[in-house]
Amino acid sequence: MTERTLSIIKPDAVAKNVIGQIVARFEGAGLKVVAARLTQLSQADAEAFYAVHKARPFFKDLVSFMISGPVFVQVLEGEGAILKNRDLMGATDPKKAEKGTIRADFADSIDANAVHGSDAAETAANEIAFFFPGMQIHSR
Ligand code: IDP
Repeated sequence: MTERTLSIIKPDAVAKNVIGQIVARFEGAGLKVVAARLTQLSQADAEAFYAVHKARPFFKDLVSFMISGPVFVQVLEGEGAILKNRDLMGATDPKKAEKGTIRADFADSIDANAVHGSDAAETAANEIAFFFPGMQIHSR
């Protein structure tokens, strides 16, 4: 099934200048970038985006990290895009991420872990709507 998912290249990976290398992983796996922009999240944006984690001990650090520099937000489209992106990303903790995954290759720690990807169809729809109104998405 053709799906869409939200991907964020986080501030650590943007700072390392590896946006292109990460996007190449998506394209190499058959996913298409159908919307994208570099943006600076405000504290309110980051708190709203990660609201599901509000009660977690790492919430404050996560928000501070996500606003520490620009992020590259994208909508990826393709067959099984949600799971495909999660597989390409690797485990949340880069130390546990499989060799050859984005997090194994580009992330430094569980806090600064290079990428975000929607984890299910419902969250993908919500996260895409959070960043991109429909008219900014270009299926091709
Ligand atoms: P995911 O990004 O792999 O989907 P989630 O469990 O949804 O992982 O957590 C969201 C983000 O919160 C992670 O990507 C990571 O940056 C941060 N995070 C998750 N667990 C921890 C932790 O135990 N310590 C610090 N940061 C964490």
